[in-house]
Amino acid sequence: MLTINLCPHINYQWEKLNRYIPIGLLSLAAVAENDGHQVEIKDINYTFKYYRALDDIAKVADYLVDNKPDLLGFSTICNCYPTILRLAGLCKKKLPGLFIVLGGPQASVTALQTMRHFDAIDGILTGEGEIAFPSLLETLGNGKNWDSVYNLVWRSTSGIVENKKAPLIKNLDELPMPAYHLNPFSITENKRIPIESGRGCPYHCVYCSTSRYWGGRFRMKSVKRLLSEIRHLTDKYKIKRVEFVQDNMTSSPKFFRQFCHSLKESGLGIEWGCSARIDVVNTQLAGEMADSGCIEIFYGIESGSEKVQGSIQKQMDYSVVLPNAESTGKHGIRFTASFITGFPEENLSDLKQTLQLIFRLRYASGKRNFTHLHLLSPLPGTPIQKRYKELLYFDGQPSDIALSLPNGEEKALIAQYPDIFSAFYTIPVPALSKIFLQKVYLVINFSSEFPYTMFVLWKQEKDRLIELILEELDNLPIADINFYAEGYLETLKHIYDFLKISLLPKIDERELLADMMFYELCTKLVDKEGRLIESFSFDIEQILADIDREMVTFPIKCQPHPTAYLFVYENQKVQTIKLAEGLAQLLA
Ligand code: B12
Ligand code: SF4
Repeated sequence: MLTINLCPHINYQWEKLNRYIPIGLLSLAAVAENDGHQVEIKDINYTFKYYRALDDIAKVADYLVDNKPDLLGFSTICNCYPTILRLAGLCKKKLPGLFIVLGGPQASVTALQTMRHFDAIDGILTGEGEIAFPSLLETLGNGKNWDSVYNLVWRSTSGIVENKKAPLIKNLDELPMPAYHLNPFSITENKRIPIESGRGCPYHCVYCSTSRYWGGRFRMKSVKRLLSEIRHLTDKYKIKRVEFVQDNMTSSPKFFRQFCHSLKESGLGIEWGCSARIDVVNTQLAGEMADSGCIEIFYGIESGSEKVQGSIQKQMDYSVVLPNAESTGKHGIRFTASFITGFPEENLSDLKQTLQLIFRLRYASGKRNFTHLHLLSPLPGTPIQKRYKELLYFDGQPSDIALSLPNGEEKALIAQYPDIFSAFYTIPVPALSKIFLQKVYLVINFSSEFPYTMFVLWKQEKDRLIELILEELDNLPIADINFYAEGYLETLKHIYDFLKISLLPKIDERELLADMMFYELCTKLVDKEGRLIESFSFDIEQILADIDREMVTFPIKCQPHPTAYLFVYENQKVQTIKLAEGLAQLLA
């Protein structure tokens, strides 16, 4: 019996580090447990947060090897790879006999280079793990004939060796139930409990690493198996909400319909979310999804320009994007529409089309939906990274894929090994400067923190809003934006100032909009400050309620009505209380 520690990747969320349920490692843990090994999942997110603040990640390494394991396995994705490699080096120093293995999307595609340059790593198990991992454990336990371990990239006396690959698992129903019981914190602490519904995506978008990782083959668990996994979670943990983990769950609409139908019939009564292609989710499918409990969908749309869509091989039917977004909303399903800017062939006109689509989707079906704009990150092994390899540059300002700035030592690693850490690099866009794209990124994403103000602006100004934002960008006074290091609230205040000072003066009814935006800012500021009292020239809450009830016309006109509000942050929620006039003055 081996003692095995498995470490999920680090999950950065601006200033926070959030724990998540690492479904891939739980699947490996189940396989290893069935073979009689002792497995512990060592979630470093909280430990790391604490010690990083003290600039002492050696303590995180202490935690990872405190039970003197035989094997330490790290799951890897691009953004935490420099940190994981540093940690692995520290663990090896503390416990020299320890076998350290990496797996997951990042180590798999950079296995040869990583093995060449990082001695602390004993091996990398590439790709799907459930067949390869037991073969590694068997060898480690019985006598070290490394040649026989599936998928292993390892260091022999004569150089780096890449072993034979195990076949992909044809029938995913053969996988054991993920070892949820080994998750290091209560499953119900997370709002979204992941269930892996299948693997692979049949498309080949040039910026995407995942479809190649899973062999470009779309595989689903059977309906029966999926229902039994849901039942397992509802029975054991009494959960009411699951998240189907798979890039593109609707790739086989016929199968998917059958699944929705059976889920509804099962009476399990859960709410669920998934990722899908928007061109597949027509009004009929959206209706069936909603009927079976779907409340949230993530749509990767990437660009509003058909030219760019063509060049990135997204193969999306454009004509149905807006109608399908409308019907998703009408069926009561929230959605997030995600976009990328910074494709090398993109020009200003393409970017404007993307921004127009973002605003249209943000307010589709009369709602305020989530939209994200990301900066392109050339993930290692993707066609786009390979094609522009020679042009990539690293300026210490990685795309938002990183969500956290690497420290000095990590920056040096990134600069030294572009092939391994390409996700932190930038592909030049001849028609658009990086600083311009970063500013667009900031204004578009942070403006969604002012949902009512932007809604009114969009209704009033339509495409002129985009022209105004782009025209005024020079006035965004953050030439050397260091947005991850600055922190969320500081960046939000920059964007607030920009919108107020540069944009609103060009708009009708700017006094009302300035008030509305300040109100929305207060609801964010109070998160940190606990309590705020502010005065407004208009009764903002009344106006927001009228907007919600669709009782306003645009341009919106209202009579001034001086009002003060108390904003309080309590039980992780912001409460607002309208104050009587005299009391407001007294408290202020
Ligand atoms: C779900 C998911 C998330 C969730 C995770 C929540 C959760 N509860 O799981 C969330 C939303 C947090 C997330 C965030 C991000 N994600 Co993500 N995510 C995924 C997704 C869709 C599924 C991951 C998964 O569970 N797969 C299923 C399991 C079974 O597979 P697995 O974890 O890879 O594990 C298997 C093998 O890889 C292997 N294995 C894995 N680890 C190890 C370790 C060892 C030791 C061994 C031997 C084997 C092994 O064995 C497992 C079983 O076969 C993948 C795409 C995909 N389909 O894989 C992207 C993916 C992993 N994400 C990706 C990225 C880039 C991100 C973000 C950086 C995006 C961003 N900018 O926000 C963030 C990073 C997190 C952060 N904020 O810091 C990329 C990584 C690319 C790369 N080359 O590194 C992927 C591949 C998608 C893509 N765009 O190509 N993600
Ligand atoms: S459709 Fe999504 S998951 Fe599939 S290749 Fe394209 S980006 Fe990747």
